Amino acid sequence: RGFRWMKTMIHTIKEINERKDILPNSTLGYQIFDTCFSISKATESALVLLTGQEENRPNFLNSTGAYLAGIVGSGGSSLSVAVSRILGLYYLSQVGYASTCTVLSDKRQFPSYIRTIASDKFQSEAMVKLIQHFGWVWIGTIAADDDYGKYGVKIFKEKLESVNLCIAFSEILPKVYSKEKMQKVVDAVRTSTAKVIVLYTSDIDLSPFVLEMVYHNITDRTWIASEAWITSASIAKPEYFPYFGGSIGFAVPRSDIPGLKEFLYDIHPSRDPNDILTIEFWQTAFNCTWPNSSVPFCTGEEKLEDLKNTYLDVSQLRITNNVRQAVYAMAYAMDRLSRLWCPSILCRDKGARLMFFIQRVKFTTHDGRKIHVDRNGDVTGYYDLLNWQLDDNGDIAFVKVGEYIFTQSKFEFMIRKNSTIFWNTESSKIPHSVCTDLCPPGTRKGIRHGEPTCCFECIPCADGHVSRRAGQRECEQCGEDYWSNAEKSECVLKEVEFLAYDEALGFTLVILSIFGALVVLAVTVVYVIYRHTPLVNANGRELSFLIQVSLTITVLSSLLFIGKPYNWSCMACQVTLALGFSLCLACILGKTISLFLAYKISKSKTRLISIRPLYWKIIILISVLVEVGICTAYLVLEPPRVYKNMESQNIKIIFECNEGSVEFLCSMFGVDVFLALLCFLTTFVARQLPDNYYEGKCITFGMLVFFIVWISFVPAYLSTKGKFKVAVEIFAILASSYGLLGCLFAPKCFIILLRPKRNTDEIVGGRVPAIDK
Ligand code: TCR
Repeated sequence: RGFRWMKTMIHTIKEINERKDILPNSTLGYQIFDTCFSISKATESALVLLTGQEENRPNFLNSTGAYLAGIVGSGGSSLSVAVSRILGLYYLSQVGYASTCTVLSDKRQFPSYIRTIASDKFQSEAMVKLIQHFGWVWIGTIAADDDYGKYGVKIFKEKLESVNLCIAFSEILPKVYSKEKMQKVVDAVRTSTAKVIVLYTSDIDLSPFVLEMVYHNITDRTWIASEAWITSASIAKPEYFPYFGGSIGFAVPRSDIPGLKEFLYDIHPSRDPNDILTIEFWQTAFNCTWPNSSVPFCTGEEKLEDLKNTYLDVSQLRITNNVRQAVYAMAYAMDRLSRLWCPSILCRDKGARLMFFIQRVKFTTHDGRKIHVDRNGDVTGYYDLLNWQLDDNGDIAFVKVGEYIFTQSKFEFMIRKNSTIFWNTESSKIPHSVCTDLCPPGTRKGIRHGEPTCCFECIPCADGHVSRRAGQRECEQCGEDYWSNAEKSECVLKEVEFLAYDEALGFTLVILSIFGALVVLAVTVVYVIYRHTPLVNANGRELSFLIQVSLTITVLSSLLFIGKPYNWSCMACQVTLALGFSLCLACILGKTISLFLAYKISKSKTRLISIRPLYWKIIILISVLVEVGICTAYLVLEPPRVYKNMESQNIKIIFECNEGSVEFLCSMFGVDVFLALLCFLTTFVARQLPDNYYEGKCITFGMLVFFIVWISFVPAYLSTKGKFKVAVEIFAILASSYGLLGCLFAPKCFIILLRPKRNTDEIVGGRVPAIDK
């Protein structure tokens, strides 16, 4: 394709030369080179075209006849890149002292370039270490629109992102002032939540931006300075301190150069009339004109000692020291060259040979530092960490607060122990630069799609999960016996639930059950006192007593349900209850059967008989024995046990009794129900039997109460949970026991105590069967 372009060019030139209407009297010519798409070839071709020489050889001999060995400089990276591309063509050695751009390390593009300042790779890395050290995660960057700024920020970004920190914004300062472009940068700084901003630029490009910050009154930002402006006198002015005070950044270590101060002072414009740079300096420094044009004149009497400017300040010799080393590097290389290869002046092609030595140069500086150029022409980076503070005179002082140095095998970032860093924040504390604050304990990070990883949402942990520390990615699940607290920051032991004696419900039930037992006792006492009265006798003393005993058992059995369940109490409560009821119902059955028989007999109109005590004793015995049998089997084969119920409620462990075998349980209570049904049926059939104490009716009614209580118990029991389940059961026990107690004994006690007249032989002796006799 390139060849076609070239041919087209030739074709067009030919065409134009043949035409008569343009350039009739001249002929266009051409000279064509292949650039190989490389900058160096293109530059070379341009030079050939410029110099007009077929084989373009530079003239290393200059006008004074001195031989050009190499070049020191230049300052900025972009300039060095431009110069080095040309010098590289001829392998003419170039030693840089301030150009730090990483591309200059590429020896294929810049074969003859070395430098005495470290590449920005080191500085960017140091900046990331600094940022990590202070825990900032959300960083803005502003770069100068040149190789220094752009490459510097590029490396910085790469290193920052490799440690999972984020760039909030990335802006470029215009080289040529443009209102819109500048406004864009200012807006980014103003609106961003990033309070820490890296400024990768030289001081010259930075100045307009500084004015802009002052103009917009943007304070409360912490600037991470790049080495090019951290010690710049044009930025470090006291009037900018409110905006740029507290800036922190790395600088080349300073050094003292012996004799330099005297040398700097030893200038005077009159010494060399051709030294225009000195004359210009003089005119600017003393604000006069040299030698004698218009007013005011420079007199030549001006005293440099009275001045206080950057030129004469030898306290911050940093790049200055690099300049010195650059010259030394060149000199040492030449020294080796002349000793080893070219003892005579006439060594041809000195330039290219010097490159060999300059790329391997190694020497120790006046202050003991070892300079060693590596294969890329770079030196290792050592930096001082400087912080802008205000000194006693109200000037800005660059206070060294730390270092970035190479120890043994790795770089180390250190903050000096006893140093205080000035932070230009409202609280004067370390600034806080985050996109989203750390998620507090109890929450976890949630990704926000399409946003940097430093911006996230805090999602509360689910129930039973916790995050103990701030900034967790995941919530942990609590262990089996644990549950999350309300804040989800801690796993806490699950609450243990059972119906305790000391809580209101438990206590009430205890009172009710003891009260029930006392009532039964009271009835017994009444029966014992009135044991000789017809009523007590007619109803069968022993039977009544047994019923009273069994009711006491059932009422008190509810106590076994209350309190923390144990295996023994789980077994005891069900069995006692079942046995208690079976005894009670069996006794009642004994009674009702006798009533039933009496009724049968009364129907057949024969005389009253009484059933023999033996019968009801047998009935009771059989029923109780059956029940005992079932209970024993139950306890032996599949007894109820304590069970820690964790499923039904997450936040609690419910201590409850597990029934063990439901079949056994059902048959156990089934016997009771069966007995109750029998009682009911027999009394129901015999309900018309006239009797003075309404014995039959009372029992019927008692049984009805019993059924209603237990039938309503089932749904209530099934629909409650935890300790209330137990409470429901106890209610049922108490209610049915009180029901039976009330129906069986209340009317009789009423007659015994309050209507003694009715408790006489003739009435009682009437037609009521006397069971006991
Ligand atoms: N590298 C910059 C230029 C530069 C500079 C400086 C200029 C550096 N340090 C100090 C003036 C003063 C670091 C570059 O362009 O590579």
